[in-house]
Amino acid sequence: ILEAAEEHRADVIGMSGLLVKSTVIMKENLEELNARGMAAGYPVILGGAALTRAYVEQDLHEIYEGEVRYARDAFEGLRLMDALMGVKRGVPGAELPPLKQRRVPLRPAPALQVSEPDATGRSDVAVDNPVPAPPFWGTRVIKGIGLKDYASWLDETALFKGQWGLKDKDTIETDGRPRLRGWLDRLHTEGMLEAAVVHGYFPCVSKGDDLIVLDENGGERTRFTFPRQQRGRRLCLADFFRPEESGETDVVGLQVVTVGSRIGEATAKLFEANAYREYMELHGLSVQLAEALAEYWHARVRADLGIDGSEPDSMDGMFRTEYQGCRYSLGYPACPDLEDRAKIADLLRPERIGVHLSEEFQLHPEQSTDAIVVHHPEASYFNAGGRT
Ligand code: B12
Repeated sequence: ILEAAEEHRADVIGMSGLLVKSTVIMKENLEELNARGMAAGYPVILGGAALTRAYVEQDLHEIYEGEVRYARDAFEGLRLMDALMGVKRGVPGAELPPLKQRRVPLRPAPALQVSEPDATGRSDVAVDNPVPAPPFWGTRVIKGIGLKDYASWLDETALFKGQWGLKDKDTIETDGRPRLRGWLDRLHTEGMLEAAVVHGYFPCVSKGDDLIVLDENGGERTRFTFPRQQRGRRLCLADFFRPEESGETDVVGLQVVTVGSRIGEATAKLFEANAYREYMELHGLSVQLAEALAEYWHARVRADLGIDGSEPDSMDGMFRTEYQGCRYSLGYPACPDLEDRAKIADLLRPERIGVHLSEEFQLHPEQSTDAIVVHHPEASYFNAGGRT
């Protein structure tokens, strides 16, 4: 980044953090700018899903010797650029907007109602729910899944509003929908998608905060450790599986899905050609299709397990997860450790569908996602480990 900034004589450096880990790297980058004495020359604008205004405007602002600001979206980024350039060029009256996040004095935490944990510290999640029988044990690879099978699982609100930035209903109807139809046709006729899944069912038990995956002889094959809520129900992902001391065995589903690598090549070409609108649309659509494929496959797994008796009758209900069971992706609050993705990769061997885990625990191609599939009727998303 620094070499490019020097070479192109950049006025400002911008960095985007999508993963929690990238926030740590941003901090290191700022320290590097300090150490090289470059902080005064380079104001920094930071954004992205993993960052908060407080982290940038308090923690990072404190350590960086130059200007560092947070941009909630691209528009705030542009306003900051205008202000920074005004100051740099000495435009009369130009100044940076004040920091929005003021340091607030710490107040004592309000008294919390802490539910009494039982002797083992486990939550009250039921342990007498029926354990479904999987259609097979071990893993299966499925390739060549047609777009029409999972396109109906596309979360259009996430696509139009989150990815394409269309804010109002009219624009979505007059502009968004026709463009979406156009893209879906193109994806289909040009064969840009190569949807594939590797999934499996594994015998398992829980022990405290751990989920233990068993081998065919009932021995330990691998173990996941999940955070437990410190208050309230004291939920932990492990609680959704039969405890070891019950003497019974449970079943856990695992899956990795991808829409393939061809789509990444297509988006890269658009980017190279400066076709930004098309790039943004196709990239946004491709990542939402990866999510749609994961949803579609999760529904198939529920059917396979015979727990699909209470499925919601609308897609909105599906997106609100009003069905039995839950699909947890590593990195989300109930199972935050991205390092655990290596265990899933070990069990499922996703290289069989062309998916590889990088040293930074990212799946390549980018449009891929993994998950732990839980059948327990009480399983739903929750926060643990103090993260939001
Ligand atoms: C869509 C999505 C996906 C898609 C696509 C991801 C991608 N590569 O684009 C898919 C389904 C593939 C996916 C997968 C995963 N995801 Co995901 N995903 C999201 C989600 C829901 C939206 C991200 C997004 O595309 N937003 C739309 C874009 C346009 O917005 P944006 O990135 O925020 O950028 C805007 C602003 O922030 C700002 N901005 C951003 N950067 C900058 C920089 C500057 C300088 C400026 C001025 C502005 C600016 O401007 C942009 C436009 O307004 C987020 C949660 C969320 N609500 O943000 C999780 C999230 C990013 N994912 C997360 C996780 C954990 C994963 C997985 C690891 C899950 C898994 N185990 O499979 C995988 C990783 C995939 C891989 N290849 O390894 C976590 C990351 C947290 C962490 N632990 O690090 C998040 C934050 C969800 C969460 N709440 O925990 N994911």
